Amino acid sequence: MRLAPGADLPVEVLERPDFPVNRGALCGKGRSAPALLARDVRLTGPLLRDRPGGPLRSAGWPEALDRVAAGLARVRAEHGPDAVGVFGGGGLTNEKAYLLGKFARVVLGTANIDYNGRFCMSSAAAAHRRAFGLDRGLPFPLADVPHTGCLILVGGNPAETMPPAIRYLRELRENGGKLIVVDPRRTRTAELADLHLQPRPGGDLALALGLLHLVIADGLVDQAFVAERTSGFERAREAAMAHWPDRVERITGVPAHRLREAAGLFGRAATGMVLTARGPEQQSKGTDTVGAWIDLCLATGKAGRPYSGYGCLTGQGNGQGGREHGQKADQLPGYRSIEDPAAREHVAAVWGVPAGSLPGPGKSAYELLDGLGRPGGVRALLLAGSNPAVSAPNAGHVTERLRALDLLVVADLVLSETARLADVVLPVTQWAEETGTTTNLEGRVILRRRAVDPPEGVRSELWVLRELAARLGVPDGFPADGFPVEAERVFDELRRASAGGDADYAGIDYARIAAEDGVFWPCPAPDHPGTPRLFLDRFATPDGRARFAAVTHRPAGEEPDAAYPLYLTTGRVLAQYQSGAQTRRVAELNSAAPGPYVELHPRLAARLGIADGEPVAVTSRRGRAVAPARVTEAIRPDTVFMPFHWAGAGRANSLTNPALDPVSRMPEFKLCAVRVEPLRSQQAGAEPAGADAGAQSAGSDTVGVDAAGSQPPGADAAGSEQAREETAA
Ligand SMILES: Nc1nc2c(c(=O)[nH]1)N[C@H]1C(S)=C(S)[C@@H](COP(=O)(O)OP(=O)(O)OC[C@H]3O[C@@H](n4cnc5c(=O)[nH]c(N)nc54)[C@H](O)[C@@H]3O)O[C@H]1N2
Ligand SMILES: Nc1nc2c(c(=O)[nH]1)N[C@H]1C(S)=C(S)[C@@H](COP(=O)(O)OP(=O)(O)OC[C@H]3O[C@@H](n4cnc5c(=O)[nH]c(N)nc54)[C@H](O)[C@@H]3O)O[C@H]1N2
Ligand SMILES: [Mo]
Repeated sequence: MRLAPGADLPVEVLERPDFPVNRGALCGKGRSAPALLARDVRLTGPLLRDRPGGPLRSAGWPEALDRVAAGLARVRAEHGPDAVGVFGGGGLTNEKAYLLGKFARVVLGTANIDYNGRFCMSSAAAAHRRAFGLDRGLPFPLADVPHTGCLILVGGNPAETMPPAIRYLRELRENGGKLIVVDPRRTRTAELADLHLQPRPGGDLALALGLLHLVIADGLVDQAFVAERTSGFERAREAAMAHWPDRVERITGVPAHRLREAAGLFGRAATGMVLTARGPEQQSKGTDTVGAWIDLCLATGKAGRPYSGYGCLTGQGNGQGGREHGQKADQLPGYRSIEDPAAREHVAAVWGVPAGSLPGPGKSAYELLDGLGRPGGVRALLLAGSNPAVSAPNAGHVTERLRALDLLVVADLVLSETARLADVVLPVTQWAEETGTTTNLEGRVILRRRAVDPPEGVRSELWVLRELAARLGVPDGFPADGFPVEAERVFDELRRASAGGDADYAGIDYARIAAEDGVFWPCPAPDHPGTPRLFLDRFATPDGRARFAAVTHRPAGEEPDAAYPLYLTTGRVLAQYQSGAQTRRVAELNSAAPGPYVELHPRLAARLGIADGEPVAVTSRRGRAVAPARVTEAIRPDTVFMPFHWAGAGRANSLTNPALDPVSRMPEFKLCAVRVEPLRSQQAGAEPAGADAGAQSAGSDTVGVDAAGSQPPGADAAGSEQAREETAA
């Protein structure tokens, strides 16, 4: 038996050459994930803080759980149920996400639960539902991608963020299909393309409308499809008419002849797909932007047909399933609306509570974080599966809000920057140590079985929620069977709760998932085959027609001006994952991507007098970040780029703008206005960038050590707040 590096784990747990989605291929983060099972990088027992400002110390589970339950009960009694909040994550299994939602609604009775998926695919989800009546990342299996005639990939860099998918892009081109990539940076993905359009950040909405304008002008509209399968084309046509090529060139910086080339390639191809990722979605106009790209598909008949359609590349391990079963503020399991009376009746019956006892919709992720500790806001927060002290927009402010809580409880595998701020830290199991399902971007429900035992002192979240529920007076409804049956019990209840909803899992069970290499929802009955391809006969709207969005261009929440003359955009690098809480603890990944940096074009660097590698200060209206310059021709001269994987001085989210999309409540991670200066020309005071990369101590080392949460709240300047974090870390 071959063992995976870093843990006693059979390599087959990681690699399955016959698995239909990745055919055994893993990225470096997947290959090195076993390192996170090792005991020296992770939490191995609960931690408690005895007084505000005091150190974290180790504690037993009974004491930690009693403390959490008493704290939640006190805040609820003094300030009402909505003063207790829950924040989840798209990396949680379906079972954990479902139970977290049930815990919030049934045990805490709070409306205020949301999760980091709000920062991820919420704009695509909202646009999906608006256009098609249903939100599933892809309406077709990934393996269909190589067979389409023309693929437009908007603001996604799968060469770094989803390496196993790159083979499909290569195969597409081998088959003669065309690939168009839209990205302000010439990424490794853009280098694979036939055509790279390089707009300004935020230009995507105008760009899509410009392409729609051109396909209409060139007579490439599929009139029969539009007439039979869509509604609202006339308004979309009018909106597109106002976006003629020269105007779009002025807005986006993409030359009109390139627009024509793209419109011709897509419009004339027999089949076509548009895939979006975070580039166009993480904008304050993300929902409308995705809507405009869907309009392009609809006008050209490239939806609801084999090898054609719109899709969203989902993010986290359970980016799809995590958004279906009730961790979202406005949602009940099965992708039901919490405001729909029939949905409330159905789910309440499964939960054995009166429908009237279920709360209504709560605050979206950023609004929830922004209100922490304020009058009318959440005062006690239970957080599982996210590290917002690094990953939330305007993170300096969010960190202050986290510090202002009466009670912060963080369940995690490692002592993340957010866990460091907590009053109680609960160590929980991770992937190979637990059984559970996830749902991938294709809507394929996948089963992962426990392969190794967790360390002593670590518990499953399902167990933690049950123990807390019992202490809060709800002894039933949280399966008490223990491993290995508890996850399957939760899944069986999830199936019933989802029955009849959009994301209908009623016909899916563990045995079937294992036998069939995953089952595609909707799957309403055990004898239903599942649904790999959606919308072939009708869309999921009441009249079966897809709806045009008919939107127009608008500026971003913040555009460059004299004081902040450049665009900042943010994103990812291959070797780090998200807030870095996990990957910054893996030596192999840290040596590949050791710290933050600021990408800028040689012309801009020359104008600002910045040399490659030199530390630069990036300042926005919200804060400041310092990191070395990386001078590259791959970026537009009016834009700088920072990856967001690091805490401390190089934290990109000290700068980002929490302007929210009006529909999805997605923050504008992908653009804000900044000023860039060489650090040497500034007053001294900033820490060198990347000082904290990989330097966090493991959970076991921190007992008795002061944590960053002990700092008094108050200072608003992100710089000083970061300096304190640096010292503490
Ligand atoms: N290595 C690695 N892989 C990951 C992750 C990770 O952290 N690290 N995270 C996972 C998760 S949760 C997610 S959501 C996915 C995200 O996957 P992607 O969406 O592929 O990742 P990003 O780097 O955030 O953004 C993609 C591209 O958008 C571009 N972009 C920036 N601004 C704009 C704009 O205004 N318009 C357009 N069109 N493009 C723009 C950026 O230059 C970047 O190349 O990756 C997943 N995979
Ligand atoms: N500037 C900028 N900021 C961004 C983005 C961007 O593109 N630019 N992208 C946004 C996006 S798309 C996302 S998805 C977010 C992600 O950012 P976060 O929500 O911070 O996600 P992670 O860093 O993955 O944090 C997950 C935490 O949960 C822990 N964890 C892992 N598995 C489990 C589990 O099963 N249970 C529990 N309790 N804990 C677990 C991990 O150890 C880690 O500490 O960042 C957003 N922030
Ligand atoms: Mo994400």
